[in-house]
Amino acid sequence: MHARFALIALVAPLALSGCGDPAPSYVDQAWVRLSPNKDTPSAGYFVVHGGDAGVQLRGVMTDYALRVEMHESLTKDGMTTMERIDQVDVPAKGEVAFAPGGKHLMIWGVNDTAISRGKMQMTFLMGNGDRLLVDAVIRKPEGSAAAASPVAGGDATDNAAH
Ligand SMILES: [Cu+2]
Repeated sequence: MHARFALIALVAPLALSGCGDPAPSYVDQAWVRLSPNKDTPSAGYFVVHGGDAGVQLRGVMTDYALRVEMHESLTKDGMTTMERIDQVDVPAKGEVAFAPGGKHLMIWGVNDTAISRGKMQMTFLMGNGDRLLVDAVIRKPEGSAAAASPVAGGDATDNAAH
């Protein structure tokens, strides 16, 4: 009996130490705003979490589109422009949101199969060598009826808002 108690006493500290493993970085809330027009890129958004150590996001790939780039929208003197970014620092225990009006993915040529499935898998390349596979929900342009709406130049406005 004493031996059994001793065993438990030895095991418990090991189990507790498991809680001290560094929390990994991860990505969630991934979604794609599908462009209403096949000739213009769609936009992708997500939140990347740094985990205990912090990490760099170095790029995003997918088999379900022709090309993906990371961009950042900047407003200067009332003009909104965007530029490509190669990497993003994600602080330890922090997060970086790719969201409308700021950082975003531009996605060219979203695959029809992915569109009909309503989601596409993306691979996030991290600076520590991790590759995070995440399913992004594909949202079609607000109501197909929007196509018939009288808002001329809606597409251009949409793109600027990326
Ligand atoms: Cu862009």
